[in-house]
Amino acid sequence: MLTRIDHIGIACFDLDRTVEFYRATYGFEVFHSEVNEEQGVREAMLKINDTSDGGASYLQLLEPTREDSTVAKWLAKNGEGVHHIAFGTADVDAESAGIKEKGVRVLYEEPRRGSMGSRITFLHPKDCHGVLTELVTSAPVESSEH
Ligand code: MC0
Repeated sequence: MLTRIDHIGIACFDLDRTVEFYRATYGFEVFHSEVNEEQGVREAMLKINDTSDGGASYLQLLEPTREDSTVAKWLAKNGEGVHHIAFGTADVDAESAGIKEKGVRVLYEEPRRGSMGSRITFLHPKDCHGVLTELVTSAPVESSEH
């Protein structure tokens, strides 16, 4: 079962400036930040609210760390904006297997490491009406390191 919007991923050219926009305009603060070398991103998670499944919803601001990353490629083509949506689930393995059976391409054979120690996979945007869609199972204890 998918039980929350875990995050909305927003691609940006300059993470620090974008974080400052969200702070100054809306009052959202950085809950967590990290570099994910595998995904080629530097990211900031801005917590919006807790959710009824015990998790939370975030905005995820993403700046590419290398030219060949998926986010750099997307920015070059589209400019800044919403890059993907992510649904939270207690069991990313079971969810992705079930969705694959429905004919949607799941991009990773095995879930990979996502933000804050989560396990993630992606669904192909061409099979999801143009929306790159991520599935997330949070780590049992969420880190709040900055
Ligand atoms: C590409 N396309 C998208 C899209 N990215 N459509 C909607 N939203 C996106 N974000 C479309 C392109 O416009 C193109 O359509 C077609 O998909 C093929 O794209 P491409 O530019 O030729 O690129 P590919 O095929 O090499 O790669 C696309 C693919 C890739 C979705 C497979 O971006 C991917 O593997 N993404 C998953 C990983 C990811 O995005 N990581 C960054 C976030 P046309 O019509 O022009 O053919 S990391 C993250 O979020 C982590 C840290 C976390 O949450 O914890």
